[in-house]
Formats: sequence, structure tokens, C-alpha cells
Amino acid sequence: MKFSTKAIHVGQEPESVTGAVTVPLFQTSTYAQIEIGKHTGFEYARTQNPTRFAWEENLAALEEGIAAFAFGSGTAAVDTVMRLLNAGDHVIMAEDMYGGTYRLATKVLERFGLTFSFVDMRDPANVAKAVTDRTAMIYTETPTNPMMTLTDLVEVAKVARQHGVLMVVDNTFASPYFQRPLTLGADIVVHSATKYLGGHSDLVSGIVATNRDDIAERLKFLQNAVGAVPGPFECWLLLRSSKTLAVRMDRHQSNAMQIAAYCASHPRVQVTHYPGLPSHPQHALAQRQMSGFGGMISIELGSLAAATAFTKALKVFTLAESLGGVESLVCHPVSMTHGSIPKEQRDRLGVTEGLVRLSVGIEDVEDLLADLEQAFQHI
Ligand code: P1T
Repeated sequence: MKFSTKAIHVGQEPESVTGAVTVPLFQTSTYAQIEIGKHTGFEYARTQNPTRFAWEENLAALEEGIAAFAFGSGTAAVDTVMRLLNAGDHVIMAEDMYGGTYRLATKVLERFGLTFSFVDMRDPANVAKAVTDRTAMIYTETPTNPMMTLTDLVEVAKVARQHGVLMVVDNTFASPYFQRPLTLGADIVVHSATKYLGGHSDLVSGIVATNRDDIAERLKFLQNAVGAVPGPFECWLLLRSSKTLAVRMDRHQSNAMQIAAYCASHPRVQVTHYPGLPSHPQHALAQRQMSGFGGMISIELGSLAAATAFTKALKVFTLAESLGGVESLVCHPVSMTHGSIPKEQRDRLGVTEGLVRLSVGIEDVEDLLADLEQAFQHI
């Protein structure tokens, strides 16, 4: 089965009692048991919920994994993946990534005895160099938030394999429609399902997929034992969103391609970061490991004053955190999503006060281009 057919059908057989073609919302916390020691297989909703199971089965199929586990947020998903490790373990993490993941690592997980090295993942040699005898996991995001740099997944997976360590990829920006890390050597894929998977800016959720039985068994245990599960309604909304993921992603990308090309030639824009542009330093890698380039673009406007004037003037793009919804958003990473990353690190990465991130929605591209043009005139 191909991608859209899986998105619409896997986990979503007509319901057995009524034939409902949509998976019912099992809004329940518990299930009646037949007698002591005898039940339907459903005991308590933190452990089992049919709506959640349907969504997990669906996403596992889209990522070409064997199982998936849903969580209350992308951050809860990352946190549970980290609980696969033990105190004293070392993690090699991308230095360019969502600020909240950096904060979780440095402000929470380090207190529990994990150690982290933050490396520039653009060069797989940096990953190999950072391996120690305590290294247990390599964790990356590709494309990264917000600099849109890539990790060569095949090459980094070789390093992971050679040292027998887990390889985890945050696939939030690409979505499984454009990139499937498990097929390129990763062991675990993480998503903030709040973004493209949800796609309508109306929920917060996370999900983890794997293609290894031993990891699936351990994640299933942790999902129940730690308990950071989503509610059934989020899972129901995610199933509904999954059916349109392919058409939404195609439109996000075709709008983003046009906007990136426009920004790249605009006199007010100093740099345009978008892996679909031939000028992107890793464009060839993007063409190799992704089947499309997504809807996220970052642009450097040169100063906080320029970023402020530009974002204030936008009318169709809304100034807000988050991304991946049908409506276009604009974000100022330094003051919003990446405030937790130390200034020296941000400066090294290029996350400057003049950097603005666009989450290109699926509106008519002419309206988006006109909005950007009038806002550039205010700089
Ligand atoms: O917000 P939450 O669902 O907990 O997901 C965290 C997360 C994880 N990974 C990536 C790549 C992310 O972008 C995020 C959340 N990011 C934003 C809220 C943002 O605006 O960048």
C-alpha cells in the first residue's frame, strides 16, 4: 500500500458493532471486567484505549515502523525516549534543535545523571568524534528547528551501528510524508504531533515510532509506567488529520518553494534557509534523503528592529509559536522558541535577533506573497 492509502485505512477498519467508518472516540477511563481475572483485553485507559491504538497503528505504518506510542506532547515523547537510558549514560545531541528539547536535556535530564554533548550534526565525523565508552544514544533533528540544517541519516546511522548505540531522529519538520528515518537506519522516530501530524493548530500531542521489537516492548512499558499519554480526543483528531497529511504536505511544500525563491531574491532578506533551494549548502543531501522539503523557511533580516517591523506588519501570517498548521505563522526564535539556548550557542548557530521563521500554510500563495511584500516595505 502507498502512503495516502495507508494514511486513510491503516488502523481504521469499519467498527465491528455498527460499521462506523470513522474510528469511534472511546472517551472512557476504564472498562467493565467480566469477572476477577477475566476481561476484554481493555482494563484501564492509561494502558489501553482503542482510539489511541488506532492512531498508533496508523502512524507506525506511515513511518514504516512496527509500533508507535502516543504521548501528551512532543516533549513528553522525547522525555519517555530518554527513559530508555540509565544514569551515567551519554547522549550525543544536535546543537541546533528545538529549544525545549535542549532545555529538557540540560535543565532536567542532566539532574538525573545523563550527560550530553551537543555537536554540529551537519558533519557525521563530529558525531564519531564525540562517541565515548558511555555513549548510549545519538539524538538529532533533521531538518533542524530553526536553521534548517540536515543530518546525513545514513552516515550517522553507520556510526550508531558501529558503536552499538541507539539512533533517534526528531522527524517533526519533514513529517513521514517527506522523510522516513527508520528506512535510513534510525531506531526511533519522534514527533511533535502538535505540528504537521495534527496540522490544524488545535491540539498538543507527541508520538514515537520504532522498527525494533526490543525497543517497542520497552517503550510500551514506559508509556504505561511513566503515564504521559494523550487523551483519546487528541488521538481521534490525529486520525482525522492523518487522512489529509499527504495533500496538506504537498501544498505546504509548493507554497514554501515559491516563497523561499521569492525571499532568496528579495533585497530585504540577507539569507534564506530552505533545503529545497539549490543554494542551500545541503541541498543535494535533502534531495537524497527526503522526497520533499517541507513548509518551514527561516530568513535573516539583519536586526531585531527589522524583524520587529516585519512581523508587526504581516497580516495573513500570524506571529505565534508552533508550526505545521494550515494557517501561516511567523515566529521569532530568539524571543520565542529558542530562548532556552545560551546566547553564545545561538550566535554560533546563526539564531540571531534578526532571524525570523516562517511556517508556510496552505492558503493561496499569491496572498502569502503579497503579505510578505507589504511587510518587507515596513523594514
Ligand atoms: O510542543 P511539543 O508538542 O511538546 O513538541 C516539542 C517539539 C519537539 N520537536 C520539535 C522539532 C519541535 O519543533 C517541538 C515544538 N516546537 C515548537 C513549539 C516551535 O514553535 O518550534
